[in-house]
Amino acid sequence: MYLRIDRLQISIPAPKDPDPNAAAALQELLGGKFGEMTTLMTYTYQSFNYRLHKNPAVKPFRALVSNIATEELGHIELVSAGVNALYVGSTKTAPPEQTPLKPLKDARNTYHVINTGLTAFPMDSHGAPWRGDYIFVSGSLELDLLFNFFLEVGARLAKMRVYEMTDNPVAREIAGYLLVRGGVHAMAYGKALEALTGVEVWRMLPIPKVENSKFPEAAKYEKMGIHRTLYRFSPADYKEVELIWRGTHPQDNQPLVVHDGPPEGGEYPELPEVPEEFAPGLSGDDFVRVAKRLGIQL
Ligand code: MN3
Repeated sequence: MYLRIDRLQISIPAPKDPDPNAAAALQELLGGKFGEMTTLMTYTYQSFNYRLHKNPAVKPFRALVSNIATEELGHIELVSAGVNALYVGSTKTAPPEQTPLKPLKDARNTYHVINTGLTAFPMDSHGAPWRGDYIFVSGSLELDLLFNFFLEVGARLAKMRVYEMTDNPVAREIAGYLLVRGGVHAMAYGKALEALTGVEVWRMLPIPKVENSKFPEAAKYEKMGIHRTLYRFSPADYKEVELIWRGTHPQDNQPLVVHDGPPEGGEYPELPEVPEEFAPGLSGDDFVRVAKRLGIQL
């Protein structure tokens, strides 16, 4: 089962310049083939389906996949917050006859405008819905871990390219952080494959041969040691991950660390109302009436 914490995994910059087309590009990191929905649901279903999961030799692999799966829940949350932030200020409030949504008529992704009220949705950068058959669950521990390694590398390429498409600080902060976390996950699956087979798959990294430190926002998180840290997203369970995430990081020879618990994270930003989208569809006296019904003193 899961617990939930009302914070994002990092603080994101306050939205300044609306950038609907950057929001569309960022959607690829959420609902594209190599997006966070795919890492989330792949690791989640692999973790649900372990055989012999109480076997001491199997437990560490399940602990690894389970911890990373839970982190990925926070990644879909983070990318969604980024998409939402990129729309803040993209329209001006006006009566319908003044066509207040006209500035978005030629935006790349009008699904956001017409269907979601300028918020994220599990779809890719062209608005195609995320597909359950992007995920991979084979029942073979070795093959699943190999797929996960490949998936993280594919996800990395998408993050690098989205980063290169936009200089919006919100999009770059998120892409930079996810590059670092994806780097941890690729390394972790590489080390898991080594534990399982003796083959040092992680020596192939980074793919492509560009260090994360070339991206300033990623370099910032590396200076904090986040590229060496695996979070244990559980009050008491999945500790066996320490048997895989140990040793030193090949990049700087500093120790790999299992952090007991989630990152400190940052505040979940509040989205403003967008009356021209009829969202959230309450205002003024409505809040007073609702608060009264709920017994809240204003
Ligand atoms: Mn991720």
